[in-house]
Amino acid sequence: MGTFRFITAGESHGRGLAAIVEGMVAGLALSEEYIRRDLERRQGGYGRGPRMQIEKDRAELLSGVRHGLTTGSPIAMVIWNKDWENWREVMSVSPTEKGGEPVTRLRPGHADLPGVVKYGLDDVRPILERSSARETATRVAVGAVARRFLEEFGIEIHSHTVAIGGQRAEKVAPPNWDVVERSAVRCADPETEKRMIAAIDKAKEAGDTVGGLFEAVAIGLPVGLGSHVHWDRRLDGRIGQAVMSIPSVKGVEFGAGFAQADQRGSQVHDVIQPGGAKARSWQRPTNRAGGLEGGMTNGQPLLVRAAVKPIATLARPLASVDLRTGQESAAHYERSDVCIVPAAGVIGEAMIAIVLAEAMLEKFGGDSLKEIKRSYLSYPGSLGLEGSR
Ligand code: EPS
Repeated sequence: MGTFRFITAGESHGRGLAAIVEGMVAGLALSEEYIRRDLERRQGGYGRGPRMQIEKDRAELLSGVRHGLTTGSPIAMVIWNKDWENWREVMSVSPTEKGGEPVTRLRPGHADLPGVVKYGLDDVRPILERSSARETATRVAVGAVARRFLEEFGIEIHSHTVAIGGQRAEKVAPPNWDVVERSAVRCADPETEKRMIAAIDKAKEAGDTVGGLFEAVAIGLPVGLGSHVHWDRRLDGRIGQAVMSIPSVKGVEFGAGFAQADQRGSQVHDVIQPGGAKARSWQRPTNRAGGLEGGMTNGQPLLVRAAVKPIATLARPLASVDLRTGQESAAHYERSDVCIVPAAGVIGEAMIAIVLAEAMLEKFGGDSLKEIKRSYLSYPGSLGLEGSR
């Protein structure tokens, strides 16, 4: 069981979403306002559906923070669903006279089919409600707590959209993060942005959806987070799991990633050069490893890329079956997004922040920010004393 952990609850159209965060140190400045910034970033992006017009996501802090500082107690948060007003009957906790009309037309690519079988249901609604990516709002709120903590150590996490609907940005390295934050699709290249928007418009006209790729970057990491000694301590494995768990993410790569499969070792590995004539000093002219070697951070920026499939809810539904009759029937459609790749990048940042915060707490320990900072500052790998970063 990790030192830093969280659990979430809530349905897409229920009363609200909740999260409890455990293991954050005492003495960290934290506010609802700070968390709101990331929640707003998640809601944005060209290609989002009508739901995002209804919601103004805001996390209310219920516990664990006093006079602007964390106390070390569990941090509880709630994000109320504004749309719940329109779903009171369908999502009522107590039985109602009308009940809710069951959803029985299974959406290919979503959790509907395995979910109804696994939970023994005649109605897709309970599966749909929890499998909705609305749940990622809580992850982003928790990720903001982790981000605030990492900031204390000079660690920053960003993301940008690399591709949407087959429109791929030429390598822009390093991206200008202000340009990314202002972009409608979180793309660093304005020319590709136009083509991405056109691809989203075209898919929308066709009642279809588009996916893509995002890249997340973490800078300012000390050397030695994670460990080579055990499979579940390898940081690439842990980040991989965290990012793969984002709905619609179908692949994760680090640094040069999948392209390495076709190359020779001499083309892949980042040489180690002298960093000055001092002992234990070096520099790395390239970062194809994406900041990780042997399951540990190596002091280089962490580079994580994720492939996002087109979302499964289609305005022009795919062929499917009605659970009630077993007869052919078009899949269920209420409303949906056309493209969520920009939002997925923000969620990716949150999941990476959570894993990094956990790894920092493991390595440097402590119950208060002061205590962990003392331990951090006494570690050579965190000061850039060893190597050159
Ligand atoms: C989402 C809210 C949902 C969808 C989307 C994510 O709202 P609704 O279902 O009310 O339209 O916009 O859900 C999915 C992508 C999905 O696969 O279920 C949100 O808050 O991000």
